[in-house]
Amino acid sequence: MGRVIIHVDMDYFYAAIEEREDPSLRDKAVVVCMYSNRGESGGAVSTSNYIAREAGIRSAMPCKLARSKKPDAVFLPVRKPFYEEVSANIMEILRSNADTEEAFEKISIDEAFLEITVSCKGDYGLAEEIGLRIKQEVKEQERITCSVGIGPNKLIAKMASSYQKPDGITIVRPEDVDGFLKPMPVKELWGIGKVTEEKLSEMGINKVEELASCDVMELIAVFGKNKGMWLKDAASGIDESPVKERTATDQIGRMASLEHDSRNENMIFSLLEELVDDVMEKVRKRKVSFRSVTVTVIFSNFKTSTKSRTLNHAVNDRDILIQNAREMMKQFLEKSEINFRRIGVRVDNLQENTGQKSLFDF
Ligand code: YYY
Ligand code: CA
Ligand code: CA
Repeated sequence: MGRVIIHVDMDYFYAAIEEREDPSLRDKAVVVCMYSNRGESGGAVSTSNYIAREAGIRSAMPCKLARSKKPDAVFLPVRKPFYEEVSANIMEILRSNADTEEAFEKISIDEAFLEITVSCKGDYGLAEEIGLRIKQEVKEQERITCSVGIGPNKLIAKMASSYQKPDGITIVRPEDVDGFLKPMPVKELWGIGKVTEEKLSEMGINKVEELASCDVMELIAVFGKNKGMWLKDAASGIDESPVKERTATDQIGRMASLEHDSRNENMIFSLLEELVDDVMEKVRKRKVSFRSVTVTVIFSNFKTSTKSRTLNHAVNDRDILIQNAREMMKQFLEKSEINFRRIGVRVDNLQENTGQKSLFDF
């Protein structure tokens, strides 16, 4: 059975989060800027919403230029730590839709691959249902839209997700790969940058179709063995690279909805225990210890809050996890009057168990 891979890409991510937090921004052009140490005049655009894009505003453009293109746009400074929190919540949703905890690969703050070969039994109809379900879960829980691409490998899934944006879903079945790739300009191939595009253009190669039919020896002569072979494969829609967590030292987390929105301590703490058990099972399976504990609450108004604690040293102890998670959850209960909708617990700063126990055990 061939693999089935999903790539998920949040739409205009930073600006979408800002719109979510302040609905009055929805019908305005929103530009999120990374200001340099020279202040407002020196910054560059991180991203912008689609209204701003219609005015010609693009990522990496000087904010000053963006302002001249759309003087009535709302300019906001990047809030990276906050976006990271939203990202962590979204990544939990995505990971929970992958075949296994390990069949998941976050590639940037707002993009990830998941393998779903087993869950969809290799069937692209079922794969589409999973893709639509992911979009719905992200929208319901985080009120953000995303674009989804589904294909037989990472390369095709990644290119499929950018095919229809925003809020799109594109399925490329194995038999459709050739037709999908061939008419594209080579620069659309994921992994081809400006320099490669120019070199190929000098060789008279502009379309993926031309690259696919090019003699691999000719490509190797210009680009070297690895890159030459990669170019030939990519243009032919071949990509064997596995979906794999990049760092073993990432994070392990679980999130779930309460039976109904509530502030009932028993209900919340008993779900928390279940989540902690799941997390601990994965911690043991991966043979890691953790140095920080994070608890997340999504309130009934969809607002999300996170609390984290860093421990003195790395542990893999259930009691320490549950104790810290409960204390932080208690603080949430004391601080707010809104019902809880979903809760999550996560361990970070993972370290591989070296066989030797922590210093404290000696
Ligand atoms: O997916 P798409 O709508 O085309 O782009 P984004 O989701 O806005 O890009 C992801 C995320 O990356 C963006 O919200 C800011 C960040 N980013 C950046 O900081 N600087 C860039 N030059 C490009 C993107
Ligand atoms: Ca994106
Ligand atoms: Ca991105």
